Amino acid sequence: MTHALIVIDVQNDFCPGGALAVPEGDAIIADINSLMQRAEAVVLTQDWHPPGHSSFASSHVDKAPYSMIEMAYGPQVLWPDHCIQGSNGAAFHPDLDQSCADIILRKGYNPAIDSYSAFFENDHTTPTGLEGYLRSRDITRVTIVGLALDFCVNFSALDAARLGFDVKVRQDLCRAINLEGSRDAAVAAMMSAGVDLS
Ligand code: VGL
Ligand code: ZN
Repeated sequence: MTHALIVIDVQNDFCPGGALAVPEGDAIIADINSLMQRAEAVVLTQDWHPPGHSSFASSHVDKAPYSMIEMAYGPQVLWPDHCIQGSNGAAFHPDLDQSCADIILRKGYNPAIDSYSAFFENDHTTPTGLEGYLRSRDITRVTIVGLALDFCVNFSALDAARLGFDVKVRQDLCRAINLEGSRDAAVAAMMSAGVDLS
């Protein structure tokens, strides 16, 4: 066992009709399902915030969704309320074949820290446990797909590369939010980190 497929946040709130809808977020699901069926190991991640999470604009006075604030750990985009624990928006999209998952990793449950990456919270130091899970299964190579390319996929890929995993991101199986050029910036960052974007 050396390779894992990591499927990031294919949840209702990130698909058309959801609270933080990514354009065409649901268009990648059928091909992700086929890829999961052929994968050696499959990790699904789920964005999983408590009500009143600090990444929600509604948790701050006079802040609009998609504006920025400075948190103790650095700049943070403020989002519409999304992926609230146990809600329908936080559920996986009904078309995603969850039966292939070896493990479902939830992130973003710490009220004070957002967690884009599947490996670390946004302070870049609090681990989620995924590194240990992969290493204990002797996994050295990961392919990352899902939502959103410029946030959770990007941060997961950068952390995986920094941790020494061989990382591939299938851009055709991702979709971006694209806030002020965030898509191009993410692609450039992943390229310079040595992520295979072919
Ligand atoms: C995500 C913004 C906020 C993502 C999660 O899955 O990319 N983006 N929470
Ligand atoms: Zn979130």
